[in-house]
Amino acid sequence: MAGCQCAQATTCSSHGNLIRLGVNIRDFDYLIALAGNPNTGKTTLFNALSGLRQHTGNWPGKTVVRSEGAFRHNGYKYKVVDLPGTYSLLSTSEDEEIARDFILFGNPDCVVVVVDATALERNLNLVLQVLEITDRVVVALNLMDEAERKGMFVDARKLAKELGVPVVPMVAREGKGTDHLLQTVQDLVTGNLRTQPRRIELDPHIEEAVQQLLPHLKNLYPNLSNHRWLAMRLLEGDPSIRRAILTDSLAQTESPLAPQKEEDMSELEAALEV
Ligand SMILES: Nc1nc2c(ncn2[C@@H]2O[C@H](COP(=O)(O)OP(=O)(O)O)[C@@H](O)[C@H]2O)c(=O)[nH]1
Ligand SMILES: [Mg+2]
Repeated sequence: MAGCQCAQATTCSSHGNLIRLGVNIRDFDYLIALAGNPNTGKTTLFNALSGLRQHTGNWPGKTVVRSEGAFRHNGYKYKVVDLPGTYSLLSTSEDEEIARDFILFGNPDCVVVVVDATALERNLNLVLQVLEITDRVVVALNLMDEAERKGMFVDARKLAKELGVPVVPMVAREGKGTDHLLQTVQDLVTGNLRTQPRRIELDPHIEEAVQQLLPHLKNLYPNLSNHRWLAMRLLEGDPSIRRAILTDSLAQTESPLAPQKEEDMSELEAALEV
């Protein structure tokens, strides 16, 4: 979003997506999303970052509460959105759909995935799913005090190397690691730091099918940055993504379907054997 300096909220489709997702698009340089399993300290971190500069309401069309905050760091204005806690982005619960749609269509400049250092195995499942969607990820390795108390040693450097994205050890409740996190986020959003997220290597047949879908998805949704993820979900038969494509609700997040795109839509439908 930060790259989108167009100031034309009515015509820019990235802006359109954010408005649809309920984000007040005025007055920020970078948009940060906080994702993570429940009880990992997302809200604690959210409060530490945004203090009293918070606004709560509902996610558009949902009964789930959403919190949005703002803060400044090194002269940049950040907006931060506290996503619902989820274990995955794949199933169809309302919380997971909200988190997934925000990461997918809200185009945040950085997704901070807050993880529980004492339960890495469970938490990394979500991290890997987020990494499939975006490479703009920083992992906040929280509850390091609990890990220590339990005699667990978590090697943040090694984890960062394995995941291909920065990992910042934190004790959010005590504000420990917050500065390091903010510096890392800033380096990422300003392009000083590049990530190389670990991604699943697909079976050659599936890869071929993905390659067939990609050009159509790119033509239909030129502003999305994660066509590959969409293609994989479609091939998997993910009902909510399939529904979104077929009922054209994704297209509404873009500019209206141009006539030349009808061909891509029918190719896509044919490929999916609808
Ligand atoms: N020991 C410890 N507790 C924490 C830390 N961060 C958050 N908590 C606590 O963990 C619980 C869940 O935190 P919360 O921010 O609500 O998690 P959320 O569900 O991810 O939003 C609260 O009781 C917090 O005070 C931390 O770094 N260390
Ligand atoms: Mg919370």
